[in-house]
Amino acid sequence: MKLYGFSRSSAAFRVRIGLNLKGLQWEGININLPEGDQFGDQYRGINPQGRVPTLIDGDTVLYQSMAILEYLDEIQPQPPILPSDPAARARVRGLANVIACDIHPLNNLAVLKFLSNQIGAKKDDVNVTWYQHWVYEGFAAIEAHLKEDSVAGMFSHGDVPGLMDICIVPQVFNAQRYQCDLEPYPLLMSIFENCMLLDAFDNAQPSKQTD
Ligand SMILES: N[C@@H](CCC(=O)N[C@@H](CS)C(=O)NCC(=O)O)C(=O)O
Repeated sequence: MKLYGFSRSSAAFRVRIGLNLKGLQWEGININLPEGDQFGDQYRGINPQGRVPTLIDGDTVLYQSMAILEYLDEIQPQPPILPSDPAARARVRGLANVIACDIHPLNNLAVLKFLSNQIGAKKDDVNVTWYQHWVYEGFAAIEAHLKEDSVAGMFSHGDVPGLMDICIVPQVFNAQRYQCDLEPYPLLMSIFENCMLLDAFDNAQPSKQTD
């Protein structure tokens, strides 16, 4: 498999973790986002949206990290990243979507650049007020769920890492990069730390990528 991604892209980071957890062989292809590689004709020919990740599996071209992760879980069911019980699956998907739908899209590079360049927002308003607000709001909701739900264990759903944990780790890396105060989220941070003890997560982190 080939993964078009970028070291600091949290959506690509999710897929790197998924591939590693599943023990799949993959080759990374770097799309340098700050330099605008995603907008070049060559990459747009592969992914018209001009975003990473894109996963190539033979003749199959896949977009959107959450869809890619579910694809990986279907073609390589062991170890599962979603529980088998429908209600439990919905819980994990719901928690994961707090990050994938309600934090990450508001804070991704295209949005931050639009706020600065098109709306004229000041750097601190974008990188501190805006960025941190969405992290704090989403993380507070996740922390409340983790506190209430007896199913949270070493990871967000029991003692096996899954889809929610795959979303937590890259989002925490980003939050740290934007100097968010993560002390109010001890349960979320303990899950982050447990994940980072695993090679699948550790080897997927930005500093361990070739770019
Ligand atoms: N919902 C998409 C988000 C993809 C996305 O926004 N990727 C970012 C990097 S994390 C990107 O490629 N940004 C390019 C840009 O903002 O120009 C997914 O989960 O794959």
